[in-house]
Amino acid sequence: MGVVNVTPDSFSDGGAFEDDVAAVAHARRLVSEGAAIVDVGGESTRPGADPVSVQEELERVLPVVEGIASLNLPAQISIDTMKLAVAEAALDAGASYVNDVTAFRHEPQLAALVADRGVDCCLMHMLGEPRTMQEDPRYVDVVDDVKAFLEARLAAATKAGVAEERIQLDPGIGFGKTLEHNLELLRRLDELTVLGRPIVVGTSRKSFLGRLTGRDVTERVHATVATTVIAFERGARVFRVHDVAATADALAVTAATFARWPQTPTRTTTTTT
Ligand code: HH2
Repeated sequence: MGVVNVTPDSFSDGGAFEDDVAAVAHARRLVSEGAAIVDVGGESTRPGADPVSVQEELERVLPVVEGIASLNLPAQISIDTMKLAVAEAALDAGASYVNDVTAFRHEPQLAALVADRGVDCCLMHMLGEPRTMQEDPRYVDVVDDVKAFLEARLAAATKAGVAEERIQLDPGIGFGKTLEHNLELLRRLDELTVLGRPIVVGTSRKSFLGRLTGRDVTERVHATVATTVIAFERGARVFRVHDVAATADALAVTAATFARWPQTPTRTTTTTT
């Protein structure tokens, strides 16, 4: 999943693709580098970010979703939003995946929209809300707590009519988590796979990688790649990243080593006894 941020203030690429044409070209490039999904977002969720109005968010993302859709790229378009009106307009314009960092808690009617349209969605864990989430986050056991939350949100989404096979789950790296919480989640990611849904991880360029490496935000590609390799080995299958080319190469090697991915058809053998 390649990130296309159409925001002035995203933590790592704010302002880089504010212009529609540049954002659409960026999406095309990410797909050519191996992204199977492009995730278009018009509101930063970085700690301390200011909320954006529906109108402003629509003006940012809609021309980009329309522009990407018109290219007929071999990739799904995801809309990264917590707002019903934005998701609805993006689905009308060609998106087929809703990435909601609030897991349908901000606007619960988003679940019904996803159900009605029969599209895919990602439900993410976040402790608190973006403005304050990094102020002393605490858990009894971060993995158990995140797992219980994702299980409850999965149940709520299916109760609202979303088909289970349309749902992916994300532990929300960096969303109300300390450095230690993030590392613990990565180390024990396999405990989330028992929920039976594909696990999405978004570690890309995040500040915990800066703390570990001392690198500035645009220089965290190697650190990001390390986390995606670990996450793949622990069972994650969708990787939300800014640097698709490097990640795709690393995952191709990791997948060839550890697993058959993409899944190859089961070989039928005839045995005679
Ligand atoms: N992280 C960000 C935004 N959306 N969605 C999912 N499912 N998982 C994530 O980890 C995730 C996400 C934050 O990254 P970015 O979009 O680069 O920054 P910003 O929120 O500042 O735009």
